[in-house]
Amino acid sequence: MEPSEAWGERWQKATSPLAKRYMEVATTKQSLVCLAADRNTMAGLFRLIDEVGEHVAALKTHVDLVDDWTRESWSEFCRAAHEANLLIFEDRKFADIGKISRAQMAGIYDIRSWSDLVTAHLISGPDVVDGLQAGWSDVGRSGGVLLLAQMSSRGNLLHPAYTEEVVAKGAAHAGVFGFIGNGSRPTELQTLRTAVGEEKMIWTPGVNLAVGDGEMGQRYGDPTEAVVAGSDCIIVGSGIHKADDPQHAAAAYARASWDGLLKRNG
Ligand code: 5BU
Repeated sequence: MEPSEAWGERWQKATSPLAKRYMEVATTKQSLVCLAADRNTMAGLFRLIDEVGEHVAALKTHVDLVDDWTRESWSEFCRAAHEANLLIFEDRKFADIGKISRAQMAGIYDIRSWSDLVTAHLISGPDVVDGLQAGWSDVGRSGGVLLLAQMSSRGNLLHPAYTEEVVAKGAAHAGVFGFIGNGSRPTELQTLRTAVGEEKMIWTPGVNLAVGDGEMGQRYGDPTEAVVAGSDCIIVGSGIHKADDPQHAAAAYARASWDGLLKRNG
C-alpha cells in the first residue's frame, strides 16, 4: 500500500518532511508504533532494537536514565536505530526559556546531534520551540518538536483551556512537528484532533493492550481505539520491553495500530 492511500488527508496536508518520512516508514512496516525504550542498560537497549526493530516505526529514548551510558555506546545505538529505519525521538520534555533550551540541546548528551524529534512543554512560551530549532541548526541538522498538549498521567494539569492554547500556538509554527495527546482517553483525543486539524501529527503515550491503570498514576487505553480517535503513532513502553516475548508483543501492537489506521480511513 502507498502512504497516500494509507494516510489519506494526513499525507496530503502534511508539510513536514519528517512527518512524511515517518508515514512512509510506518506504511512499509505496517506499524504506527513508537517504542519507548525505557531500559537502563546499553545491552538491554541494543537487545530491544534487535528484537523489535522490524515492527516499530520510531524509537523514543530517555537518554538520562541509562546507568552505563557512554558517548561511544550511544552513537553505536543510534547507528543501530538508523539501520533499523527508525526515527529517534528524545522525550526530554524541555520547558525552559529559549536560550537555555538551545543550550540544553548540547551539553554532555548532545541531543541535537542525534535526535530527530524532541518533546517540549509550552509553559514558558513559544520561544522554547525556536530555541530547540536553533539547537539543531547549530550542528547543521533539522528536527521537529512535539508539544505536550495532553498527558497520560492521572491528575496532570494540562487542562482543556491549556491544551487549546498549546494547539493554537503550535499549529502555526513550522518547527512544531505535532502534539502529544493522551492515548488513554479516546474522547479527549478526538477533541484534540478536531482542534489540531489534519496537518500536524498527534502521538500518544498511555497505550497498552491491557487497558486500565498502570504503575504510579499511568493510565492505559486501547491501541486501536487511540488510532481511530486520531492518533498517528502509539507510544508503547512496558507493553513491549517488559513482555516475556518483546518481538511477539511488538508485532501485536503493530497489528493493532495498523488496523486502527485502516479503520479510520475505511
Ligand atoms: P509505558 O511503559 O508504556 O507506560 O511508557 C510510556 C512512555 O511514554 C514513558 O517513556 C513516558 O516517559 C512517556 N510518556 C507518558 O507515559 N505519558 C506522557 O504523557 C508523556 C510521555 Br508526554
